[in-house]
This record gives sequence, structure tokens and C-alpha cells, in this order.
Amino acid sequence: LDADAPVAKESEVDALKRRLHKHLRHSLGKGAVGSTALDWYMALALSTRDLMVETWMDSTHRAYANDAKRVYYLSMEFLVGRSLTANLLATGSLGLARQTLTDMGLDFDAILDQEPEAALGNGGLGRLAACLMESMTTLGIPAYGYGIYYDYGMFSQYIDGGQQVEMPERWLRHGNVWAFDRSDVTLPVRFYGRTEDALDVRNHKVRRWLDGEEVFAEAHDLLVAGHGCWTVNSIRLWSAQASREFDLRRFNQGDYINAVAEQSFSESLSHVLYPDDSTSMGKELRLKQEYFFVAASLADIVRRFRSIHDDFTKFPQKVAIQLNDTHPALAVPELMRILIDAHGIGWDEAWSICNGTFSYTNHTLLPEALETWPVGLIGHMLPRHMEIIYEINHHFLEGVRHRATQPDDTRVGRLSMIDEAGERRVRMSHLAFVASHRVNGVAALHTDLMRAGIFGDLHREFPDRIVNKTNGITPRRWLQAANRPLTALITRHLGDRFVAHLDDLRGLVPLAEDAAFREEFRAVKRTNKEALCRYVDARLGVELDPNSLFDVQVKRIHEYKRQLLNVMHVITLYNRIREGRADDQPPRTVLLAGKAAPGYHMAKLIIRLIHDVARVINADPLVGERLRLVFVPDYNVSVAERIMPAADLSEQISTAGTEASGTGNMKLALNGALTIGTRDGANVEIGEEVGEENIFFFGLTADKAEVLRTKGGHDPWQYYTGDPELHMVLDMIGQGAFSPAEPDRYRAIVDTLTRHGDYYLLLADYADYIACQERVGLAYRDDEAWSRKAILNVARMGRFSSDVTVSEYAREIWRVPVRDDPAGM
Ligand code: DL6
Repeated sequence: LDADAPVAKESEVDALKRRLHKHLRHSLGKGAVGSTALDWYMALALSTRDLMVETWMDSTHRAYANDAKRVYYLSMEFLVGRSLTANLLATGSLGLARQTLTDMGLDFDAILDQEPEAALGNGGLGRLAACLMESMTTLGIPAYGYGIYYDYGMFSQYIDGGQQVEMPERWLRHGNVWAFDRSDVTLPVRFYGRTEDALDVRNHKVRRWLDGEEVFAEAHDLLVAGHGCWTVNSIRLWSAQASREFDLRRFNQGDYINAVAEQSFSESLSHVLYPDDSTSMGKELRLKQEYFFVAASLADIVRRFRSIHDDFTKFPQKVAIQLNDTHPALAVPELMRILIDAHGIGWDEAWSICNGTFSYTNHTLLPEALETWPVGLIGHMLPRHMEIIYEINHHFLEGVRHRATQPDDTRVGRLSMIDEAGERRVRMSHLAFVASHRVNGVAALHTDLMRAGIFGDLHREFPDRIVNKTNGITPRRWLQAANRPLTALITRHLGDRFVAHLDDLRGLVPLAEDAAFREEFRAVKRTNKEALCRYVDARLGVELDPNSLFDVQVKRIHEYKRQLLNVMHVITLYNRIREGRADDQPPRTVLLAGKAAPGYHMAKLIIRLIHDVARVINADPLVGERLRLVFVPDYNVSVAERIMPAADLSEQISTAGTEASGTGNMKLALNGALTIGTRDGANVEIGEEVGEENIFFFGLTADKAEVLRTKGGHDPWQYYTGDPELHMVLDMIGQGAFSPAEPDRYRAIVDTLTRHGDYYLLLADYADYIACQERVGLAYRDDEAWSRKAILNVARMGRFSSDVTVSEYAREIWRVPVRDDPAGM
């Protein structure tokens, strides 16, 4: 099972040793004596980067030489995680590195562990951006990510007395080996000021944006290697620098303190990522961040285009800009401003260029997450952009009225980019939608719900615009790097082509019928579970039983994701074990992990409840080894890489119609976990691929959930009074069975369910969920049948490779070619 058995030649090992020592001395100023694990990490990372730089430059030159169409992925978040293992794999040097460092008496895994986490994202949206960038690169697409170089990414989560505490994480404190700082690429970004009419050199009337304040955006290029390192792209992230002239003026006026204060205020723009992915926070600084990175990115994109082209006619043929949700939607008025104000292009032509260039991905249907900004705020901060947004809206609504067979002002009001109810606000999703030639959802169900729901009116106006692009995950990180034992097993039977052609995993289908293979597969899972046990023991001092069913729910903590329903099952099982009613069930370890937004009180209360329930259950001698509940703190990409390979059961239990897609569901299934889930997001498509007999579906469908909620048919009180087990679970939570020192601690949770409408329909799905979990337990007891299902899950995950997702974007949205053979085989 050893995926990294020594294979390298002695000469290669010696050469790497020399490179490491060279970097240790010349790049880090250290000698071998007294160097720390961090120094060795840096030396190894620098040596690996050396292998990528030539390809990086070649990739850039090739794109220039061919005047290739570039794809620009604009995203406020890139949840990259660590890069060393991924880059060692891409450059084909993981085995050599392990062998060399081990040979030098160093602990290779401890060295990998030195790498800080590039957590420049909250969750799904940011991680998707990272997977898509990796796949675009693997497929040879000249692509640039554009985003913000936050000093502080996602906070670290500590647990104190069972409660989440957030701590800032200075991930750049030792610098960043994977980024080249480009102080020579520094672009001004303007805020505030005023507009006026003026005449240009040809005596044409133009609009000018004057005065205001300037901040500089400095570029940092993060390298992204594709599989086999045939292409290396970059994610260009901007940090804010104070505008020097501005400060100097104040400084010269003797106002030293304010000059410096102003500087740190400007630079605070890129200090910190907003740690909430499910509500639009409506903060002025957030809007500033959005414009800051969009303005710098567009200036850069236009500069690159103009270095080859004299006019803008070919812009949409050479530039595709994907808006990752609405956070970069100000790119629309910004490009219009550049084309019209700076280059004198007429409105209609500028609009057609925009429309040919932009496309927009929607990632959520939750109303509270849809961004709107007060007209007054945009007008003050970006006066010219507000004028342009008004004009875009005016043209759009004129078209709507023109196409309408009869006047309908309410419909026009619903379509408008300006929400007139209460304080006037700009609907960023309408702006992004109208400006884009394609708008996509991220799973088939989600896309259908977009057409029928939030974008219903816009869809009727533009019936061909909404398309589906089901999310995917990169097999390099989520199988090849995260699960070395499974990769070795598959490679032994199928070769290693599957790493770049995930559909090759179909070759495992017949092996699912082979008892010897099933045994090997179980041994792999066992190895991974033991590794996770060691990790949990080291971090939490909790011993887990690798023979138990590892039941895993790892994702952001949110009411719609229903971690609470999971806890309700745990308490139900606990009660049944104590009453001797679960003797047919296998021992189970329920593992949860995830962060709550710092201001999200209910989510934080759920984390606390998990800890309180765990304390009681794990200490109960009547339960013993039969049930364990653990919460792994500080969930991030690296923790995910440890958990996914060890899971038996993947909990994907959001209320149907609320989870846009999910990607954790794909990672877990690819690593051989069976899913228990609702028919929500991409679970539906996972079910289609793996077969209904290899997945555990339960609960209301999206249609039924919607009807129940909107037609007022849901009576939570009736479920509460009508189901004695549920009644008992809720009473235990609400009356302090898990918080005896403070019996009311969780009253609010129970009231939300029983008295305040149970918006996410936990009580309606409870009974079916519990019955389904019972079936899961029984199925797990049949080793052979379970492994067969698990193998079939792995075998049928090819469709969820982000290579497939990117190929579809490339063909149907961006219209760029992709490499036929990403593996170079
Ligand atoms: O598309 C990536 C990911 C989906 O898989 C999740 O289902 C969805 O919740 C997530 N959305 C976000 C926040 N969205 N906004 N804005 O992360 O996107």
C-alpha cells in the first residue's frame, strides 16, 4: 500500500540535496546546522518552485505569441490551502522529495506541515475557484485568477469551553514562497470624488470622474501548476498600498500623524477577508474591496489586451471574464467606463463588448446572500459607476417595455436593477445577469430553481442565457494528494491515467465484484481511518475506534445545512442504545467540523451544543465504544484532506432546494464514502451516477419542501407532539440534559424548531432521516456489500472532476480550446 516507496536514483537524490542546501544558504541565509523544519520546508518549496518557473514563463509567452484568448476568473476568494504536495506531484517529484529528506534524517510529513494555509476564502465558492484554476491549467487554458491578497484570510477556530473563538491568522508572516511580489505592477484605484461634463480633444461631449482619493493596487502572482506541469498559470492577487502623493501632501503640511493614519486606512483595504459566506454584509469596506480588486484587474486585463490590439473590436474574442458570484459585478460598469470615458467608444458598441466578454456564476439561492447595495453608498463612493448603472438599467428596461405585449409595471419593477422598496438599492445579481452572455448555476437542480425562482423574470426575458455547469473537484488534490493509499491501489490495477482522466475509474466497476480487491480496498480505508485516529488523538486527546462507522459532516455551520438534524440523530441513537433498542447497530463515530460566521449566533450555539452532547455521550459507561461524537476544530483545506479519505458515511443533509451544489459531497464519494443525503444540489446527480442502490436518500424533495413552507402546511408542533422519540430529543436539548449547569442554554434552538416555524424543516425530515440512518447502520454491518457500494461510488465519480466542469465552461461559455490530453500521455 505504500504509494511513496523509494524509487528515485541515487544521483537524483544527491542533486536534490545539493539544491536544498543551495537554497538553505543562498535564499534563506541558513546553514544545515541549526536549521528548523520551517527552513527545510522553505528550501524544498523553493526547489520545487524552480521546477515550475520555466513552464510558467513559457506558458505566458505562448499565450502572447499566439494572441490566445485568455480566461479571467474574477473572485473575491481563492481557497487554495497548502501548495507544496500539489506542486511536488505536478512536477513529478513527490517520491524523490520524500526519499531525499528522509535520507537526510528529516521528518518529511512534519516538514510538509510547516506550510501555512492559504485560506483566502470561506468555503465552497472559494474552494471551487481554486479547483477550477487548477483544472484550467491542467487543460492548458491561458487563465488568470484575479482576487485580493488578504493579510488575514479565514480566521482560525479555537474551541474554548465548547464555544468557538475566532483568532486572526497571519498566514504571510514567513512570506509566501508560491507568490512573486510585483511591486513594478502597481495600479491606481480611485474612490469618491465627483463627475462633470467635459469636451474631449475632438470636441465630443464626455463625462469625467474627478478628484476623490487614490489607493494603489500592487500585484502578487501566485503560481498554479497543472497536472504534469505542462502549463503554469497565475492567480494575480492585489494588495492595497497607500497612494504616495496623497500622503506626501499631508505630510508636507506638517500633518504627520494623519498622513500615516491615512496610509494605514488605505492599506486596510486588503487586510482581511470577510468571514461570512451566507449573508451579504452590506459594509462599506466590503464594497470598497470589491471595487478595488475589480478596478485593478480590469486595468490589467485591458493593458494586456492593448499591448497587442489597437482597438477594442476583438475584445470579446480575446477576453472571457467569469464573475464568481456578484462580488465582482462592479466590473460591468467599470468596463463600460473604460470603454466609453477613456476610449470614446459609443454606448451600444461598449455594451455589446461587455456582453460578449462577461459571464456570471450564481452560487446561492438564499435570499439573505444576494447582494444589494444602497444607491446612496455607490453614488458616493463611485459616482460615475452609479450613473452608468442607471443608464444600463434604463436601456434594459426600455427593451423590456418594448418587447412586452402589454404594459406591466410590477414586472418592470421586479426586473429593474434598482430595488425601490424602502431605501433604494442596486440588485447586483440583475446587473451581472443582464450584462452577461451566459449565467450559470452550479448543479442541475440549482439551475432549474434559478430559472423558476430568483431569476424567473430575467429568464423569461433571456430564455437562452441560463445554463448549468455542475461543479467539480480536482482529482489531483482530492484523490492523488489526499489519499495516497487509494491512489496506489487504483494505480496498481488501472495504471495512473485516471488522475487526469477521472472517468477511467470506471475500470473499478468489475473489480467491485472481486473479493480480493474488496479486501484491499477495505485495508486502504482502514489505513486512512487509523491515520485520522492518530491525528484526532494528537489534537484532541480523544481515542477513536477505527472499527466503528465513521460518519462525517464537514462544512460551514449553517442552519440550512442542518448539522442540528445530525445531532438530533446522535441523541436518538444515544437514547436507543441506553434503552437496548439499537443492538443491531454497529459502533459509530460521528465527526463534525466547520466554522460559524463570527456574528451568526445560532450557528455558534449549534457548535456549543455539539460539544455539550459529546461530553455527555462520550462519558456514558452505558454507551461505551458504541457511539462517539467529536468536533474537529479549525476545519480548513488541510484538515479536509485528512478527513475525506477516512470517512465511511458522508452527511449531505441540507433542506432540499437550499444547497446550490456542494463539493464536499463529491470529495467524500470519490474517497469511498457512501452518501446519506437529501435530493439537493449535486447530490441528485451523484445519485444518478452511482445508482440509487449505492446512496441513501431521504426526506422531502425541493418541490415538496417549497410547497410545505410557502403554503403554510408545516406544523412543527404536530411533529413534536406526535413522535415520542423526537419529543424526547427536543426536551433533552431544551431542558438542559446536556447543559445541566444552565438548563436554558439551548431553549432558543428548540423554540426555533417548535414555535418559530422550523424554517429549514428539520422536524418534517426527522423521522425519515432516522429510519434512513438505521438502514445505513444495518448496511454497514455487511462488510462485503458495503465495500462493493463504496467501490462503485469511487468508480462512478468521473463526471465530477473539475476537468469536466472546466471543459464545459470552455466549450459553451468561454469558447476557448482545451488540451485533448492533459496527462501528456
Ligand atoms: O459553487 C460552489 C459552492 C456550492 O457548492 C455550495 O453549495 C454553495 O453553498 C457555495 N456558495 C457559497 C456562498 N455563495 N455566495 N455568494 O460559498 O458555492
